[in-house]
Amino acid sequence: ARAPEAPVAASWTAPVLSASGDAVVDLRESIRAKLAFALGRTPESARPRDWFAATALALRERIVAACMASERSVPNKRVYYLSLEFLIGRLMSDAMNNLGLTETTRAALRELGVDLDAVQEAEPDAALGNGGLGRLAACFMESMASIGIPAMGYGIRYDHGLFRQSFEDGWQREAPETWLAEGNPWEFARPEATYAIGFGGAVTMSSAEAGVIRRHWQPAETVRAVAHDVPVVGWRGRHVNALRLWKAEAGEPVDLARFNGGDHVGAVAARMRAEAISRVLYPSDSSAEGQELRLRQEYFFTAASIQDLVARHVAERGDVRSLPDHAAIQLNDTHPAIAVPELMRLLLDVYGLAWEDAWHVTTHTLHYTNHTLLPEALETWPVELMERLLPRHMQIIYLINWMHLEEQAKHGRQGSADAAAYLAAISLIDESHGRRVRMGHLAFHGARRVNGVSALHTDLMRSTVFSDLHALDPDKIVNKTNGITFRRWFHNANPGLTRLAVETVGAGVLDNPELLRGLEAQAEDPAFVARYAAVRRERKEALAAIIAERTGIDVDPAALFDVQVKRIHEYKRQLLNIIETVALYQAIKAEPHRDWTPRVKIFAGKAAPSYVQAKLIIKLACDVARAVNDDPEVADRLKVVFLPNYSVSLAESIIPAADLSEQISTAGMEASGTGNMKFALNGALTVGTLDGANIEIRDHVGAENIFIFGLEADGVRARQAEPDYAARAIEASPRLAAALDMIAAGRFSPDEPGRFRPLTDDLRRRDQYLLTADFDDYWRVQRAIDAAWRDPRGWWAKAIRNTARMAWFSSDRAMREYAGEIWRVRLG
Ligand code: GLG
Repeated sequence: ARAPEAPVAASWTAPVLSASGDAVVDLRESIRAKLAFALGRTPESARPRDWFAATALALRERIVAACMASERSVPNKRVYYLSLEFLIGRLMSDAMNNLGLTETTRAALRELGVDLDAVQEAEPDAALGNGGLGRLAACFMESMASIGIPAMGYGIRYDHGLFRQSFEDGWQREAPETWLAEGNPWEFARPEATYAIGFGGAVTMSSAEAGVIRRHWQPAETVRAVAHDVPVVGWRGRHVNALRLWKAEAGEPVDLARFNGGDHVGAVAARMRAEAISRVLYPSDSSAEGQELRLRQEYFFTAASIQDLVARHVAERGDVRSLPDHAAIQLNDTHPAIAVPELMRLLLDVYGLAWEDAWHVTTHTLHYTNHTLLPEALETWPVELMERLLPRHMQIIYLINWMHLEEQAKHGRQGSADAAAYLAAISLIDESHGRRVRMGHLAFHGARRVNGVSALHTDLMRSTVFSDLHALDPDKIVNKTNGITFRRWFHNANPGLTRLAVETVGAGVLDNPELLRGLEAQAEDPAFVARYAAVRRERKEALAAIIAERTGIDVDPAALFDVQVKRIHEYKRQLLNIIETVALYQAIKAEPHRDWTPRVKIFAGKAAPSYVQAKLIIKLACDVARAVNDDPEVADRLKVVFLPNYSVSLAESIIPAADLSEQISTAGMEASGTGNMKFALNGALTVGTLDGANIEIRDHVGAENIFIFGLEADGVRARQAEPDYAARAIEASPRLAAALDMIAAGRFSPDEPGRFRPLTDDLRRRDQYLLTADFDDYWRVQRAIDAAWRDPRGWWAKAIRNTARMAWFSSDRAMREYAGEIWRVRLG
């Protein structure tokens, strides 16, 4: 079961650039000058981190030139992308490759006696996001710059991004992440773009002009939002957009009177409270966060962004009423949904528009993307908290709701008990358990278009969570299937494969991924297959080295690399994968001399710190790993690895090295997934359920090139309605029962035999995510995968067809669709 071998591919050199002598000298001198004059370092004393900063500053200078060209002309319409998360990762390879300067930089650094790879390793990840939602925002920013959509991203400049994960005896430990500890060479502080953001206080009625009463909000507290811009350079440097991140600062840095009175700590208490807003990213993924600080973060960045973009519009066009013609605002999930009452407040209270006009402007400018239908992730805020923190916004929400409900009542839906239930369902206020504002309903109602992120997810939006609102306005919900930027996830992450593609179908593939189709003709050509396999082998060897270094486990690069990397969540079903691993372990032990397909199971991902069950799943994976890896009878047939501290840059190392991509969520629960696209593009075969974008991936790569198993979304719902479905499924599957018994009996946790009972008991009693229902089919498909791997020609043909057919999943395609059908904006 060995992959065919061929010479290892050297790394890909971007053909757009020839490192011309002059350019190398220019850049070399520019890096040298930055090191001396911006950092105050000599080449002898410089650490890799200093070389990184000097190189980034030199590259930034070259971005700024392009940036100023983009800024000179006022575009007819701009897109504003509001997101509480931007999971950017490192920026250096993006910047170098998009400017066509990778080889120039490499040569310039070489002349200074420095290795580019070491410099790149010194860049910290900007981890301002949790997972797919935040990474999508980063891909969209890159694609908008690449295809020339005039856009600005708005978010928070967190001092500490997503926590650093380590393992202590298999238990997850969290430590603060410190990406800004030595500054951020990519950003420009823009203190001139500072806004006062209010909280609390009261609403007064000011003078009635021409019979119209103007409301005035007098906040009790204000925090300053200070802009920091990170330039986002597009492919071939043609266009540069900005990502504007807000930092929270206090109005007064210190209370001098208190300080002089001896209270040195109390004197900065107000400052600490203000700055807390941009201190840390909430590590919550797919769960609503109920902290007051979280609501403060949401309002802080939304209000600063709305004020900023309205001010820009008025400066350019003079009249706030034409905002919808020149601005399209996209709300990334409900986190910025407070934009609806905030824009209304500005238009009513500051610009003096009449309600109808303000509502027209608002509902023709805002658009909302939904990313999940999981009930625990749908944001709601207690009315009491909103009234205290944002009293004027709460008034406006009440008014919007009143008009919305009146409108429906007018349409004859009054009187009956049915009608009351209907109004309760469409109301912006949920009264079922305390009074809470439904942020999804608010965003839906205030938006011109609402989109889901895969075909299935959009259908489910229409038929479940938003069904009543959808019936009122059937054109409002549209589908925009997610995408990924090929620059990062193909060109930069997999230079060997990109070079092979360029050599096979031409350099045009770098601009037009549809040309990847041309690889199909080579899917069974032995010479091409050998080169494709060699690229994979090189990436697997590199990953094996990372695994050895970080976990001490030796894995054989010839084995099938079976990968599940993503946030740890019950609906994503890492536990299904681990139980299958236990069952495989038992099978190998029972028949050690059979011809097993050697596998390495690779896991990585973080659990939300308060998510007890998810952390226990990590511990189980680690405990199973230890037992399996230490068992001499198993040897190289099965290895299990949990890589700590999953991140964007680690993903860039893992994905090109994967043979198999695990996308095994319970059908109907993963809105789209985007990791699934990255793996398939790089030629890993998917084992997956018919969930999210897996369905569309199957449609593109062909059903014979993907391994599908398990219940479909309607089957899931039907099964959940059956009594005792889990107990009956376990009874019907001796293999599943044996694996569960082994875990429950403490075989993997001899020091604490009952440790995993919470997991096994939950499966037996409830099994909300239908692991028991899908287990046997999952086992079956995994054995089919074993057999497929033993036929290398067949395997590589499938892999190559995956790469060849994934072009549609480019985020450039997604951004063109948004531009045409949602934003109605012209490409620059
Ligand atoms: C979500 C979903 C993913 C989706 C991503 C981007 O869970 O399925 O791919 O957003 O739309 N909360 C998320 O990460």
